[in-house]
Amino acid sequence: MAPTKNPHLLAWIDEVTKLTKPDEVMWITGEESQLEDLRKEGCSTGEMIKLNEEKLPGCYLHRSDRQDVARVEGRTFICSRKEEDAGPTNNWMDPKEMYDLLYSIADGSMKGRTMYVIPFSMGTVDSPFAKIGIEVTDSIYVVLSMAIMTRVGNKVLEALGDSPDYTKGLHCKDKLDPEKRYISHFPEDNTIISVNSGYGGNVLLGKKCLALRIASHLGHQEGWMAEHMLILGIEDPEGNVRYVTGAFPSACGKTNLAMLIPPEKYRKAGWKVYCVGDDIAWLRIGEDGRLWAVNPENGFFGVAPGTNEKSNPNALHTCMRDTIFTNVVHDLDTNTVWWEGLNNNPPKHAVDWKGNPWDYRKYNKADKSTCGAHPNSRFTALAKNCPCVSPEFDSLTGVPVSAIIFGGRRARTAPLVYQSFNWEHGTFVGSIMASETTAAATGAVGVVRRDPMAMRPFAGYDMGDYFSHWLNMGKNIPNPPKIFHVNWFRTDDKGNFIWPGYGENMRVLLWILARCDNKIGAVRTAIGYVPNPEDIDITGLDGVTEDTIRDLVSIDKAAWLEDTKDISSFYKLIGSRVPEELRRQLKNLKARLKR
Ligand code: GTP
Ligand code: SPV
Ligand code: MN
Repeated sequence: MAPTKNPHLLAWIDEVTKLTKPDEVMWITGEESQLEDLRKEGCSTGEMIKLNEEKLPGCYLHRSDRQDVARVEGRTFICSRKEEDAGPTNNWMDPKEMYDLLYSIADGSMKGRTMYVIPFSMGTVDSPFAKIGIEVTDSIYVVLSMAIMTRVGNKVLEALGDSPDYTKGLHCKDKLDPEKRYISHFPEDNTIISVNSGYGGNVLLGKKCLALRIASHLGHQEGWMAEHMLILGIEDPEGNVRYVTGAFPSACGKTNLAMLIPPEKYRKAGWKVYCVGDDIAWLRIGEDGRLWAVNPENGFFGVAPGTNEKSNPNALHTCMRDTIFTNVVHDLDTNTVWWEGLNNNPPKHAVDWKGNPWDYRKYNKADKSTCGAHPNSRFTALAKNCPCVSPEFDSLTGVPVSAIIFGGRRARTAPLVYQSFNWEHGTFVGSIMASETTAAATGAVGVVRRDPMAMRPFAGYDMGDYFSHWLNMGKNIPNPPKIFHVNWFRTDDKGNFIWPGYGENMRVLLWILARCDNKIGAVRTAIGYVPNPEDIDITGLDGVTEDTIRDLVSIDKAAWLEDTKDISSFYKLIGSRVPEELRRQLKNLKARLKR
């Protein structure tokens, strides 16, 4: 029986049941015993594999369909009533047409299956900023993943009461047919429908679909922001904690930065770093006139390859228990998991992400097809298991933000770090962000594309209107965060990363905080303020000299001028809704570069 009397919800569940025609309907209560039963069932059907309970307690391995391993931007739609409200960076279809198409796919698609109803909350239940969603799905993997990534169950229904104010999410695996895969959003109806996929960002509807695409639309209307940002706290030796957020595109280092471990020198001096969030931030103006951030998620859906004891020990420890691994290598000797970059000790007797026997001797770093783990293989782990999780993680009101950091993956042009002149210019800096594409979405990898504020795949409305929203927010924040841009990925002539990155990024964060406190000077350049090379602390860094820093923060004006051409065409693509202020910013940038 349904554990709610909410008439709106009951009517909708009734409608969906009649459409999808499952054999059974199960409401997810959030109780451990129910989840445990589902884990057992998932293992009995082969959907999941229980891993070594001693080495990886509570951990499971899942393999998605091999044609279904990443977000599918080409099949993701914003079905606003008017096409122009989705804007040129989103796919659009008329809502009525899309509903007809999706209902025809969903019709009877759960015959012989169980339909699970997952009440979930994005944000701490009872936080004034939380948003409630109901995801209906025929996938046990989705249920168990949602139970990690969000707060689920009866407590959410209690918080919802009889209100109609929730996001409707329908997910049908159907036949996992890539040709009939649609990830569709209906912002005006607060509704999401996802069909023919079983992979992460396409099906965990609280994440990208609700907490970014639908939420960005709501934030635009209600005066707040939903951003693709990590949130981290930095505690100084005196015990003051300051928070920064960072917007980097998919697989460009948010999880790594959010869980950073300061280099030994700083640890010894008493510096600490806390993770509040690794992927999504909801930002609001607080009563104190500052910008406040909450992380609406409850866990991490993190990139596995490259995660190791050196690059991100906190992430590694987080996924040593209660974790679902997707598309990694299965080590049959120990019944544990492995991925490229975990260690130099690949398993000898193993199965790859496709489910085939995997011969580690054939593994060749340069040839992705020989990888045992998919490049976008991931771990789904509880935030509370993270050794550096912030004490403010469950805070109802979030944390105050001192700095916003944009960042991309650029082999050239973008310097290690620079600061914008002010909020308007900072918005411009975010709007011209560019980054090399990664395996997080299907399609070519390593191609530079414009990805404003790391939100190109996630803004649920017109990109020009989104820029205007940023400008308007700035006008309404009495004490706004300072805005910066970083690039950990500059390479030398041989293609090696110049900056050591990872934990050493702390050195750049300290420059950022010092700038927020007006403690140090900087060099004013055409693109913004860059550090005086001696202001980035390099003590104890092997192979990095003051000259390295000078090189890393140097601005190649010719390359930037060349880049402005691409920015102009990108603005042209977005069209007439690009705010006048940003057009002026671009004109001024060109003028400064020509000087
Ligand atoms: P999504 O979860 O897809 O939104 O991505 P994310 O931004 O959280 O990405 P994540 O932190 O998982 O970054 C993954 C990739 O970036 C891996 O290949 C890492 O090795 C690489 N990476 C992260 N930080 C650094 C760094 O400081 N330097 C270098 N060179 N690589 C880094
Ligand atoms: C991303 O691609 O930015 C992710 C992973 O965080 S997914 O949830 O699959 O979108
Ligand atoms: Mn992401």
